[in-house]
Amino acid sequence: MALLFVSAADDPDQWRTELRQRFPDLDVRIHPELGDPANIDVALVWLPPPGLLASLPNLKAILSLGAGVDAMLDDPTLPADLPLCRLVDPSLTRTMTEYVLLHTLKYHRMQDLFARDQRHARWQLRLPAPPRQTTVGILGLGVLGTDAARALAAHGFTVRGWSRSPKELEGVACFAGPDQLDAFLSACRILVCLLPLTRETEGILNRNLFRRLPPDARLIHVGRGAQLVEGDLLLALDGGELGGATVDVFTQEPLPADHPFWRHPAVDITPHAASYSDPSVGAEVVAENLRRFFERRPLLHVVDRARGY
Ligand code: NDP
Ligand code: OXD
Repeated sequence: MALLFVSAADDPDQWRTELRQRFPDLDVRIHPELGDPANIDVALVWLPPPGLLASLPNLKAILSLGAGVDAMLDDPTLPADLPLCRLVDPSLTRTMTEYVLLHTLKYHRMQDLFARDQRHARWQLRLPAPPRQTTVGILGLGVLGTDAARALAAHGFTVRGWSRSPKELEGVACFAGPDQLDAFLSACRILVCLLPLTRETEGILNRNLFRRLPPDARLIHVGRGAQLVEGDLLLALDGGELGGATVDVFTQEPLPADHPFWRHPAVDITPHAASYSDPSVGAEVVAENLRRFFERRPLLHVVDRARGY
């Protein structure tokens, strides 16, 4: 029984230690050291090179080290008959909620405007209204969106969320489907994108959508780069439809040095760092799926490939 670990973004030794503590006999191989590919049963991966998983002749399950699996689904060689499980990890959720709260508070407390004032040595008192007067809207009410929505509501913000299927969430006004998108957007002074990348959500953050927000709204984009039409964001910021944007994910990562986002005064950038897994927590989640795999029980968080997430 061998597990292949593939990720340039995670510490392989830490993961191997965590996995071995739970499964002392597990043969954990770190890409690119495959050994004999024929005895690899499970792959634990983040952004595996296209074609790699298809080259493992006896692979039986794919466990993602990320919540979003769009890049893997984009690989036409991805074996169609294998279960693909995404990561649902409390440490990933906690860090994403921290990020959303951090940047929502930045906008609510007008820290973005103070930063601009400072650049011009401008002393200007700005006092925020109570948080209940700020409506924060979350696109995507899944594992991450729901946790962020609850934390924002607990902080006193007025919170709404939008999902594909209807939801009920205490303290959160829920909207669903394309028919309710306009109504959802109409009050969102701060819009957070926590959608998975699918055919339906590609390019969803475009100028037409920005125009349906209240004037001078702020965007916090943490879903996937291809959901944002980057040129439209610049037009919306320069045209005054949006007052600022915090962007963590991009169509091209790393973001090229000459990209206009780097130097735009109303854009704050983080390098796809909004949330991250603590291996001691993530390994427990992975271990539960490995136990299920060994015992031939149904795996958790299997991606619905037709739906795309
Ligand atoms: P989930 O699958 O739990 O939730 C996805 C949510 O999006 C669901 O509420 C779903 O609706 C909704 N949704 C999907 N498609 C549509 C649509 N067409 N219209 C309306 N709503 C839609 O995912 P997670 O919350 O775990 O993760 C969300 C995404 O966050 C990931 O896919 C990834 O891209 C991104 N991410 C980014 C990270 C970063 O560091 N920047 C880290 C981790 C994740 P329904 O509930 O009805 O199915
Ligand atoms: C994820 C990510 O999808 O880190 O987990 O982007």
